[in-house]
Amino acid sequence: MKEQIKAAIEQAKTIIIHRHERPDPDALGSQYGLRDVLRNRFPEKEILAVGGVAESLRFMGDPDHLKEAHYEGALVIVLDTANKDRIDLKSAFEGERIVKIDHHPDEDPYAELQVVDTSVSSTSELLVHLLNEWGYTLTKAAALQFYAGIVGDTGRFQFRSTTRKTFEVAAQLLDHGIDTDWLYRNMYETELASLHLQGYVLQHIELTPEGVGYVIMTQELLKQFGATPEQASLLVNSFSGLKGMKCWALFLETPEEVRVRIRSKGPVINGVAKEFDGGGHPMASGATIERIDQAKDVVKRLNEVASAYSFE
Ligand SMILES: [Mn+2]
Repeated sequence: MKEQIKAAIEQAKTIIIHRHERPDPDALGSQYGLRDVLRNRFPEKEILAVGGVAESLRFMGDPDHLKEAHYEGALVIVLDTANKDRIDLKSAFEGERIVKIDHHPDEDPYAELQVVDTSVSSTSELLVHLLNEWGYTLTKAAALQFYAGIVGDTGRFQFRSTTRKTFEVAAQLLDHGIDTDWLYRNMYETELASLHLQGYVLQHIELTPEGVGYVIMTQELLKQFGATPEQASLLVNSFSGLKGMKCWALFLETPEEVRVRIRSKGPVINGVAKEFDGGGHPMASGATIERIDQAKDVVKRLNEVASAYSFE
């Protein structure tokens, strides 16, 4: 399959690269990195990267204009996107052939050709393995993009998905002389308002005797801090280090509903998420309740799941 994808790339005159909606550093890094490598290797081909922009990741670069993308006869490569529904821009299916390259479980094999490897940390890492195998030269700009993707998806090399191979790829990327100070500054500097909001979250964590942490954020509060529910939801990981906590939830009230972000360090919590109109991964899920006073029902169920679990 890998060789077939290489052949498809070499045959195509136009290659349009997509990735998932609301992109993270891995989605953008793999997309822009691959664009750069292919443009460098095939200057005669039209290579485009399309999709919406996340304002906070503007520093990584800009997408190409969709109106310049000519899908007729094009090869479309979709990166970092497990399901059809999550692809940013459904025009992806207007191409002649479609390729999927991803590291999420293959729930929806929507492409004609694919490489899906759940053993790698990120799509960026996977692409470096592939490009090495194909003998394609990395550029310095691409090395920076792939590094950003790996850093993002591994939480700066701390998640379990970080392997020896991840570090080997990181070493290869560092050899290009990329500026990691610049990268970390851009990725992790925070606005004063969001630090204040984070301060609120840290001040208001509740921890149950069963080991469930939670914070409730009302609409009024979000307004007071000038934060959107999307910005606030990123704070779900800000208290993950709390001692004695097995799993936790962040409740975010919006005009329509209350969104619940649930995370875990051990107990499987996606069952609870399902009970409350949600779902997700065993250790990271989302749910929805109608009113903020129902938060106690979610906490109650998390308490039950947490007390049945103990760390080895
Ligand atoms: Mn990823």
